[in-house]
Amino acid sequence: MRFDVLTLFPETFSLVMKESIIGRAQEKGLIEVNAVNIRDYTRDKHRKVDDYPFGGGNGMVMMCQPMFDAYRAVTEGLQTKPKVIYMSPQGRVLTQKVAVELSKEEHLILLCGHYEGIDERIIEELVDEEISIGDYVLTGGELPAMVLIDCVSRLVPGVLSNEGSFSEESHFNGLLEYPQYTRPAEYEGKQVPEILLSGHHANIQKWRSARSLERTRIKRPDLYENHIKSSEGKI
Ligand code: 4HQ
Repeated sequence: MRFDVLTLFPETFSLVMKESIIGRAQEKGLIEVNAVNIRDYTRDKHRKVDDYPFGGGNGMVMMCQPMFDAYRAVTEGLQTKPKVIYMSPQGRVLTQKVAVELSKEEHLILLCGHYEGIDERIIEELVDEEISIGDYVLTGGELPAMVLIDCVSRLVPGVLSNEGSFSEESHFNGLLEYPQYTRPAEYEGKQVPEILLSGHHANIQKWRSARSLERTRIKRPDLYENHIKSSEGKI
């Protein structure tokens, strides 16, 4: 899977993209992350990327021309049109379900805005979907793009060494994960639940399912409600 990120701060991506799992996935050729500097596509001597908003108001707006030209450069000669996503608090909120959907794409182009945002004509002409990483405001789309790349990449087959591991984790089945313990079995008087040391796999599974339901009900009643509603009639 390929990600082209159009950004004013391409260097910020190297930290996340060289990190262990994503870094290894890139070395293995399973994913490719290419950060493109929008400023390289400016045409004036000041390398200007933004301008005052028409109609007045605060801040600056990213201009059409550098973004359109950067987009044209990364899509030149492609047979199939990649899906173009604009990272924006106005978008569909990124959830595990959305990540699973995006992980089936061959090629994504992520647009990162800064300042007050980008000229609306970029959204109208180039963007297929706006995605938000949550209902809060950031200074730029770079962190959201990194979050999206991280959570989508780990779903690409071969990226995680232990594929079965995601069927157990929080949000996979709409529930939170059960508690985990490792050695020692007793730490400063605190014991690991007895059942986990029993070797009785069926009972361990039952215990884990019960803990998973219980903590979802307590910590995330919204997820618990959805789970109960969607499993009604299935049992
Ligand atoms: N942004 N999820 C880009 C966000 C955001 C979010 C703020 C993105 C400002 C220009 N992006 N602009 N939340 O807060 O994706």
